[in-house]
Amino acid sequence: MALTLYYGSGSPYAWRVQLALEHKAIPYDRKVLSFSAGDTRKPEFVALNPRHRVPTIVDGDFVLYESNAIVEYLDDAYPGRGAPLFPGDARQRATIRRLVSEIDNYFDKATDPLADEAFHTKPEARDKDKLAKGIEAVKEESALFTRYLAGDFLAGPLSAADFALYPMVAFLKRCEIKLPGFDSNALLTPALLGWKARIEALPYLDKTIPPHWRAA
Ligand SMILES: N[C@@H](CCC(=O)N[C@@H](CS)C(=O)NCC(=O)O)C(=O)O
Repeated sequence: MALTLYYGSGSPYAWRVQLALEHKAIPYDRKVLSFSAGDTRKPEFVALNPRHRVPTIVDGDFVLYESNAIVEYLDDAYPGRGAPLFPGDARQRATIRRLVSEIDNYFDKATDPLADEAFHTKPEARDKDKLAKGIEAVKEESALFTRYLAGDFLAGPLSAADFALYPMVAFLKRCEIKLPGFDSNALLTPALLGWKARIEALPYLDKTIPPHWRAA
C-alpha cells in the first residue's frame, strides 16, 4: 500500500516532505487538508497527530509527524529508492542537518514579518517599518545562505537542505500578490536566484506547487 501524505496547500513543511518523496521516487497518496475548513482539527486527523499539523504521514501501520523527522525517516526506510536526501559522509550529513536547523530557526523567522504584513494585515494597517525590517532580515539570511552554497546546491549534491529552503524562498514570491511594488527577487543574491532556478528546473517541481497558488 502506498504511503499517505497528509498535506496542506502552502505549508512549507508539507512541501519539503513532498519534494523529498518525489526526489526519492517513493509512491504516495496525497490527502489535502483544508486549513480554512478546519480539517487539521477534526477528530480523525487529531487521532493521527495530536498537534493537528501537516505534514503527517501514514506508512503501513506507522504514523509520523514533524517534517524533519519524516524526511530522515524516508531516507532510512527507503535506502534503495532514488537519490539520498542526506548524501555523503558523516560530516556532510551533519552539515545538511545543520542547514535544515538554520532554515527553520533563522531563515523562517526572518520571513515572519513579511508573512504577517502580506497575509495577516489589512492593507490600510500595514506597517512600513516592520516590512522594511523584514526585508533587511531576509536579505541578511540570503547573503549567509549564499556563502553556504557549495556548488549548485546548499550542501554540494541536492539534499534535504535544499528542500527545506526552497518552499520558504518560493513563499517570498507569493508575497508579491499582496504587497504592491514588492520585488521578491531583490531580496535574493544572484547566486541564490541561480540556485532557485536550478530547483525550479527539477522535473517533479511543478507537481509540488501548492494547488491554491495555481488557482490564483
Ligand atoms: N514543526 C512542524 C510544523 C508544521 C506546521 O506548523 N504546520 C502547519 C502548517 S504550515 C499546520 O499544519 N497548521 C495547522 C494547525 O495548526 O491546525 C513540522 O516541521 O512539521
